[in-house]
Amino acid sequence: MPTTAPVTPTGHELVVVANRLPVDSRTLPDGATEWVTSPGGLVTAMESVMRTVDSGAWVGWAGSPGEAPEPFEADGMSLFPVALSAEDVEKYYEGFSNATLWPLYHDVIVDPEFHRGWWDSYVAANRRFARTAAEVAGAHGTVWVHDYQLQLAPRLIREQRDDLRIGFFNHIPFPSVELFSQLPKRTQILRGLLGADLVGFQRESDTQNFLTSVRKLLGHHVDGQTVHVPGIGSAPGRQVQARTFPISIDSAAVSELTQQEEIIERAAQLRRDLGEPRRIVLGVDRLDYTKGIRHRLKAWGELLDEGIIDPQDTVMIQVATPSRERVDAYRQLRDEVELTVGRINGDHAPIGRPAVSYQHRSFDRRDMTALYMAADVVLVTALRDGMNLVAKEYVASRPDLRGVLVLSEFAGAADELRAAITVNPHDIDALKGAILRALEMAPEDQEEAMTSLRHQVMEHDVQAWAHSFLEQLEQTGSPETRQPPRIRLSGDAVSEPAAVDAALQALVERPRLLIASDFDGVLAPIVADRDAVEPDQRSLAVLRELATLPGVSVALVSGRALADLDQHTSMPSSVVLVGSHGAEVGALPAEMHAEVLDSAALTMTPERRELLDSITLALQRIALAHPGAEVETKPAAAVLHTRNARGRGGANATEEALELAMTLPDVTVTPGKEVVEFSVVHTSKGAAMEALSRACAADAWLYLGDDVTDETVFGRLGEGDVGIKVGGGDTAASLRIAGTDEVRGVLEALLAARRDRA
Ligand code: ADQ
Repeated sequence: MPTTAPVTPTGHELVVVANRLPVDSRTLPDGATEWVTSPGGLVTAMESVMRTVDSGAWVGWAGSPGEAPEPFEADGMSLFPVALSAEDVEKYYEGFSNATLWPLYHDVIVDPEFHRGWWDSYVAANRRFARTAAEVAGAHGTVWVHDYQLQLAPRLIREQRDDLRIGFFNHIPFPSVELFSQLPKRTQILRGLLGADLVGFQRESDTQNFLTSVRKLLGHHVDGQTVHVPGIGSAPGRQVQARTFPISIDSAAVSELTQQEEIIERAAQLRRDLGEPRRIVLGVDRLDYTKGIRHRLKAWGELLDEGIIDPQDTVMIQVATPSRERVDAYRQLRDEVELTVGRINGDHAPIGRPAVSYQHRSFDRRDMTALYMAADVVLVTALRDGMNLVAKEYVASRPDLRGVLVLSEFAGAADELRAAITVNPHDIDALKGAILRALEMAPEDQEEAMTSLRHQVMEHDVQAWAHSFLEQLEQTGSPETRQPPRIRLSGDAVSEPAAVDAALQALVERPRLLIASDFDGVLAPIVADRDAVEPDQRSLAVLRELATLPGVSVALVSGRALADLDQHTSMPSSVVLVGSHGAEVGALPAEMHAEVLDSAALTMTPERRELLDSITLALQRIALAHPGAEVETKPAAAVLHTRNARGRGGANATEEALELAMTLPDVTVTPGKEVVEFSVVHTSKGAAMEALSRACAADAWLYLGDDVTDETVFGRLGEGDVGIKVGGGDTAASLRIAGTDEVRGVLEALLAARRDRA
């Protein structure tokens, strides 16, 4: 893809793209704006990696609707604000991101809402972030996109800047394919993500869910953690890695805060303020329905109702940070939580002291640490959570090895924090049991569990997380190697016969050989009426003969539909027929291993069928407008033939078809000689040859082809393979012969030489 964005020599080596910039604006008394760094984990992680590069940038929204402020510098980083209008905030952010994706990705704890207008805004906003990223990244730089609000950005960035290494990290869970399938625009989202070279997730189950969705909904071949994304048109195919990188916190910084006298004093003061209760139980969450706050309060309320917990000696603090207050489900949640807290306090609080101390506001890092230090038990009861940093912060805040963590098995942190008391928060009885066990845990047991938890959290901090993601990304995308196919021969001049002979002689010495050829233009002269094609009978006979020799496999690889190819060549079952540019593969002879052919990539799903029908209709409309142009339908493709179109009609029809192709991102478009093919399964003659060569364990192969579509084969020539271009034009083949008569000569020479060897 072309590099359209200007690449300035001062472009940035590492660009982070996230919905929010790592700063908040503050209005000073004189009306001026000041920017204050917001102390999130991501910011800390990025600070550490930004130090390792010459120039780092962050692209994101500054937090207020309307015009974006001018780019500015903060903490050694260049910040590039992206504008979001009030309507974008409503539709892209609160709508599609937080009322569609967020609930869907968190196992539909509340019903996701779908609105088409929200999607349009999501696309437009993603474009804006992508454009800015593409503008500010330096040549061959690295772009790291964060989170569910920007899932289209990787692809949109790649469309503008194919030289970049692009990574994506999803901070929230990735749902099972059954749930993900509910999402209108699901394939667009997957294709957006696959614009990255590396897609990272919190838990291994998220990674697996993503890979399953890619396989089932896009039909791409998935090999372990590698997705093979087929090329579109002349663009080469790509490989995308999906990996697990559990995020963490700046563990040392948190732990260090606990040593400060002032914070130790704050923790002690907190206890005094609560009336010196024997035990403090703490919950810290954004006020979000995924966090299981209602379940926690229900369990707590029942323990008080049943008299199992005495509010005189045990207090609960619930910190509930205001969040997304304009989204309906969040307003409702706030009402419910506050009603429940009010009831519990009304029923149980001693005069002058709460049973549940409810804090609906933000605290600074130091207060937060004091809270963790004061808490005997922390309850993390998320119904679904990507990771949950509160769990890790609590552990980092307890170098005294005291305190107990109750942790939902549905939080990503449960995969690592094995020594916590794990719980299914939907099971209220189990939750009550877990809380009681935590409150009663003996100090030596607390110490043992906390030692193990700290080992995990202190070793695996957020800096290590960021570095390991970027290291993996470094190894994954390799923009330098993404060269267009090499042109070995130009013009019309044919190769010296001696050079052709020498290549054939070397080839026949190989024990296992694959001999394959295109059909039209190679084994049969091109004719105006495709049905009236007259293949060279001698060439076909020689191929049949070759297929009987030991160690030789023979294949015909054509753009024609399989049935059509079969009808015109009448080959025996020992010759493999591949039709529709690789999308249709005939029966394989016994010596070939059928399982190496990737059938998932070729399967027609209902979605693909629907897509094919709409493409066929669109092409038929184009053909109608240009007399002589025709549309052929194949099992997985529609083809526009313009050979018989009158005057400029052919060129115009082709142009219109290629314009149509631009609007169809999930289609392999193959322009050939006066023909454009739209395939809804992703393959090419080259991919088919590679699979055939593996299936027959060939030591080397020969391929004869005349068309641009044969270049996908020539582009894959390995050492010892021979590619022969029939006719003129630029080619990646290493030899050229004139036409079908010469093809007959080559095949005859090959047969004689291989027979001699036998
Ligand atoms: P969140 O859903 O925001 O993050 P979480 O991981 O718990 O959830 O992080 C919350 C952070 O906010 C913690 O650092 C916590 O200390 C802080 N915080 C909470 N209440 C606060 C308050 N009142 N005042 C100040 N700070 C407060 C998303 C995903 C998570 C994932 C993170 C990181 O939903 O699953 O762990 O991103 O990837």
